[in-house]
Amino acid sequence: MTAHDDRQPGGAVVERTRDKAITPKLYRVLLLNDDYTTMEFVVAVLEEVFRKTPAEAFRLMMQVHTEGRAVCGAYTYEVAETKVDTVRQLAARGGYPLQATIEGGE
Ligand code: TYC
Repeated sequence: MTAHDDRQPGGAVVERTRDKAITPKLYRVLLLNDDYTTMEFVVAVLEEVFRKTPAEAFRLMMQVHTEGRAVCGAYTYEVAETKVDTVRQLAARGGYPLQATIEGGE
């Protein structure tokens, strides 16, 4: 890590900066399987909320269906929370018990 030399022509140092990259922690958002939410609804959620292509959305939906859960994406905490909240609202509006959860941040 190098401190930049911010000396002015007159010799005064006005400011020091560092080349330190800030890496935000990422939080995984998972969808959970249940017996009642339709496959079509889950595919639509994956396309609209998680911006997946139709093929990737179908693949992920099937992974949740067969394995019980799958990671749908990794985001900063605020974005992850908003995704979970949006899934809850859409599920409630559709009358489905679909659930999403957050893990990680380490
Ligand atoms: N298991 C559901 C069914 O058979 C489909 C499903 C997939 C539900 C993924 C939730 O996150 C889920 N209709």
